[in-house]
Amino acid sequence: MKFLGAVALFAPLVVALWPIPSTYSSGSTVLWIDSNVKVTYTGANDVYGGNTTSGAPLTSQIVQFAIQKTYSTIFEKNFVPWKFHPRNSDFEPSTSNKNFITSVTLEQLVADSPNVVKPLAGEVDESYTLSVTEEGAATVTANSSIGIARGLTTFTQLFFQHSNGGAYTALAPVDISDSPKFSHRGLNMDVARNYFPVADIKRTIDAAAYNKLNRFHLHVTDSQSWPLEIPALPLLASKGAYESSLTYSPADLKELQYYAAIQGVELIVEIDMPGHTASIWFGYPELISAFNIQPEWSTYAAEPPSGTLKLNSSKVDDFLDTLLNDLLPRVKPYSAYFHTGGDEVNANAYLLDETVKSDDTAVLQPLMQKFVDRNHNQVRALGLTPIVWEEMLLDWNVTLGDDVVVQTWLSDQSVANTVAKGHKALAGNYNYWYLDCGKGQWLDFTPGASAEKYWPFNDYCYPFHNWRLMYSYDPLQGVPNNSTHLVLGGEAHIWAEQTDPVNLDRMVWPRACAAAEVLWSGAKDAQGQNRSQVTASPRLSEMRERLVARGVQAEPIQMPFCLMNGT
Ligand code: CP6
Repeated sequence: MKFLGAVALFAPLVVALWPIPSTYSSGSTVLWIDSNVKVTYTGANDVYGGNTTSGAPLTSQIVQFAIQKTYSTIFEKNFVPWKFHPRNSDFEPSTSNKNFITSVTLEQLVADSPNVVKPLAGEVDESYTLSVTEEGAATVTANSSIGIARGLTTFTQLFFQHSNGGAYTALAPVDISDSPKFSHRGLNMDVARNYFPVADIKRTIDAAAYNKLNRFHLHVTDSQSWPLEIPALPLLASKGAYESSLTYSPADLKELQYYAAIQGVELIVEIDMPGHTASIWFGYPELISAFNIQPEWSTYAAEPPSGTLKLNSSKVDDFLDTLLNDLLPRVKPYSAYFHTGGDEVNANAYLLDETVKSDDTAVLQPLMQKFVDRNHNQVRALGLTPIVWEEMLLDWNVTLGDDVVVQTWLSDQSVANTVAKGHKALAGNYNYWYLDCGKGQWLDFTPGASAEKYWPFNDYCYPFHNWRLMYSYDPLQGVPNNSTHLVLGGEAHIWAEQTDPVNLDRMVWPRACAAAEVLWSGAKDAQGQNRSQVTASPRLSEMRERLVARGVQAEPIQMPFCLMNGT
């Protein structure tokens, strides 16, 4: 039974944009859209000029892909964002006398730089404007193909599915002008603790791009398994993967790189070293010191099995030359960066390393300096910029090149301490932005049991940080105004000790959306206050519905009841 007066209830209850644009205004005019809409793109320029050898996408392909995604999102995905409306209300617009959006004009004002798919931080202008007139003309302007893609992503979030079929917006006229706060907005995914099929990683990249994240950090090797095939060193994956079928071939890697690049996401590969390398032992035992499964592993490493690359070994040098000469030319068409790891190195492991035989910092520090220098020079020689975990700079006092980006995670002071040394920093404090971490504790009632020495080992993290805690994190916290330019952005992290394809989506989404909004929109609102969780939560609920519609099994953050006006 519909009531006449109920029409008055029809108004958008929730603006569903996520991340929230810099400036935004909207009205309440209803416009429908169907696949007859005329989409035109001006400013096409193929910066690779037919260079097919790199395999990287062309500018026009980025825009083409964005248009296809827009179509599939609005016309094919069965999204139901009007879940949140007053109970029993006639909240949907009338389906008679439909006015349509007739044109979507995409104006790329500036030609893409050649590095558009493999930028250093700040190299691509991702800003855009989006307008939708009440007469049904939509326009996106941007200074790059990726800016056009970002604008189209926002465009899709203006629409809702009508229960009688068809898609409409109730927000015209719309005027948006938007640009990111940070240029490095990442998600780090560990695919070494558990194996994830390529399709799962692609779905995660797709959801990241939908949140306007622009970096996908692939933590592709660790102590427990080495799934990445390196043709020049075949034993790495054939012996080091969990099973011979649980690997990523060069073709798999390229598929992921391309899938990311075409959506304006740079896939950054990390090979973590010298620690976190026990999986090398399975194929090349002579390169690894202090390999130990149990119970002594905890003397030598953060997780079982312990094992670290020897620190003063010409065999290790040769191995790394072979590894990087194989891998980096395949990284380069898609990324400006290569992450060389450097986290959680335990000095005790070098007591057992016959090329070192010491745990004395005075002995180890110069060797670590040499190791990192050699490594980074190799990365530079192959045309890439190194990224390292903060321990190399802040714990090991390694002197790094000015080009090196330092990824922090350990403390509230890490970002400030890194920029104080003049280095570019990535934020991502584990107390906020580790999706797999929480405030859990080990409860072991076995008399005399020592938690660290026994497996299962990592399952005390639960319950995990909630989205609100993640949303409250400011990458610029403690950073003086004159150094904020050194904070390139940050990453949310999904370490995979307790994550596999079964729970991947709900471990990451929608909580990573909170980090994505902080990185795109900034942690503070226009008044300089921390962003309101009260206004964010219904928007995030809508975003979650959109993710589910895309095939991402994102968790609910609240029940529909909470979003219903007047219940
Ligand atoms: N693996 C690697 C990990 C972690 C890190 N590096 C990690 C450390 C502490 C916590 C969660 C994850 N599992 N390679 C730290 C960068 Cl609480």
